[in-house]
Amino acid sequence: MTAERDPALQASDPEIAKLIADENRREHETMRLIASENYASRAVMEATGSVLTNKYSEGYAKKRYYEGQQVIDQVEELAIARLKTLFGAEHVNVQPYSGSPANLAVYLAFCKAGDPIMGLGLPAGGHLTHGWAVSITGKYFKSVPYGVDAKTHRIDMDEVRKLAKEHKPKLLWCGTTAYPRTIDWKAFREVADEVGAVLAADIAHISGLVCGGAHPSPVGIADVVTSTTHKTFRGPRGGMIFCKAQHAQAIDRAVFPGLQGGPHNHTTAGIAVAANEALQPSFKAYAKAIVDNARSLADELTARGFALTTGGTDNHLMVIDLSNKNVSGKIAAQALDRAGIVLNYNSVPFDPRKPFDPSGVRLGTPAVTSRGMGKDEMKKLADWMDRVVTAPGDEALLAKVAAEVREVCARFPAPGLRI
Ligand code: DSN
Repeated sequence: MTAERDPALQASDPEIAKLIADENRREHETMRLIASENYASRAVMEATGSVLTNKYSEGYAKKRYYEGQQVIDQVEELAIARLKTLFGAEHVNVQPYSGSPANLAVYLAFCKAGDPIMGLGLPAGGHLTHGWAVSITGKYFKSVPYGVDAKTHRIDMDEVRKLAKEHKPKLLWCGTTAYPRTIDWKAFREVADEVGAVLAADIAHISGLVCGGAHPSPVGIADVVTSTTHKTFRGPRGGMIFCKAQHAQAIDRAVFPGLQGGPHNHTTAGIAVAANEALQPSFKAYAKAIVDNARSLADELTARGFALTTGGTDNHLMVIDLSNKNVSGKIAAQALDRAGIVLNYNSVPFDPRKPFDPSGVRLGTPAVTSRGMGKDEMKKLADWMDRVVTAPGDEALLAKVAAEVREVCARFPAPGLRI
């Protein structure tokens, strides 16, 4: 298939052409449940794979350090204008290379090395860049992680407030990578105001839900909001930062020249295309369908004895504690992968096991929803997962499930793939 459609690549580098074709097939034939992944549209990929990759443009529109920006300025301004409309933001920066650089820009804009900062701990569902010890954000700042309640597994705002009053963070992160519940942005705002902290919301996982109306928005509540662009937002791999006008200069300077050189203009164009797609009325229905599917899948899994942290989900993902199934997260994830169901092993709150071989798995519905799957397919997924997790070493069973998965996937062509 690649030979016909990418003749230059096929002629120049058949090895890479073949690997791309193989990945295309894998993405077509499997149930992709990694909560942070999706299918970008062909339009997004065409913009991203364009001549815009050839151009350097350090600086911002009309204030560049290189000439020849007649087109690039328009691309970046269009991306920003669309995102402002979509998220209701006062200021947008589309240059961060991805989510981690976007978050680092927030530190650089508001903190000095050694300042106290707070974020949700990694095992409780936070991101490395929210101050976890192995990240530069945990090494260069005095990080005080908050956790979740031992019984409910929900963020405990009383603990957040208590720690904030004790440690007076310069920066308070709210936002998650493995947390299945709605974030109460206003509750975080109150705590930030009580201690004089800058409030930063990381909506990398849920930015598509936020702009699609399926999760409340922190824009206008938090001082600054960061996101990747390739998860529920369904764009190319990249990053974006929204902030109040008063912080625009600090954020822009932190991204460039503080952390980065030239922006990836091809990515900026892909983000603009994704923003335009998200502005269409159908995107609201898509965002709602992601959450509906997650709820259906959570209910079906619960009915089969799976223990979901917090008891369910409000968003696009769920985390399953597999302790009661007598299988580790890693064994389960690897067996499921062989059966065509792709997710990641994940720590659960208060996990007694190590992160490299934890007790749980994380899964989400953005990608399968992009294929148009619904309630029936969520039920099938729960059935397959139950069969695989019960007998992760039964290779004949895994092969049978993989064949059933392929048969269902064939009926739901994914956006962007070549089939
Ligand atoms: N790797 C992303 C995720 O899977 O959530 C976060 O950076």
